Amino acid sequence: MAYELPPLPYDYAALEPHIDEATMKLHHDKHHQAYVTNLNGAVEKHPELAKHTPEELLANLATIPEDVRKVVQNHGGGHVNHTMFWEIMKANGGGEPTGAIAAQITADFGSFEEFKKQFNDAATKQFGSGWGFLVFKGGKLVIVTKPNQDSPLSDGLYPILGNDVWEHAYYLKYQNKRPDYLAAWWNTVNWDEINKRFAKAKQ
Ligand code: MN3
Repeated sequence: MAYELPPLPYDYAALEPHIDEATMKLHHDKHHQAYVTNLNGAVEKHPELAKHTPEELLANLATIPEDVRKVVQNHGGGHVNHTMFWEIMKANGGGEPTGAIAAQITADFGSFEEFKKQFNDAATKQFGSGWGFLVFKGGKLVIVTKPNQDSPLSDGLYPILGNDVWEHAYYLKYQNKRPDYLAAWWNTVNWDEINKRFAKAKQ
């Protein structure tokens, strides 16, 4: 297989009580696995694609053969988005941002509180399934939302962080209360990993 499901970098229950064990099991083992399986199905039809990372495929969607382009966009996007998602969370995460990202958040949003408010507002308003992302554009942090599994990589932007607002990410525990999930999610974030991604976004 060209692409593989990365193991969850912590226990399924590690993000309790903010994200429950049952949601993590389904989300990682079933949903993320399905994106990987379907991406591999597309690559089987065009084996030359397998020499690229999934990030490269998303950054060059226009060059993907048309018969699998949508599959790569949706399932390659799902693979890359979820791989980021697991890595930017950790047990006993959250708290105030640290390092370079903390200074940039204060510079661009005034405060961490104001940034969270704007991010959660944008992600709440994303109609249907999708993601809220933070990217670095024109020397500034910018909040963007995307439908489905679309990736900012396809716009030439590197996602520094992102939160999944598909119902599968929160419905077991939070039901229809997406804003409650969004508020709780900040207690899981891994600022060390987000700082690494911010450094990459600035390159
Ligand atoms: Mn998901």
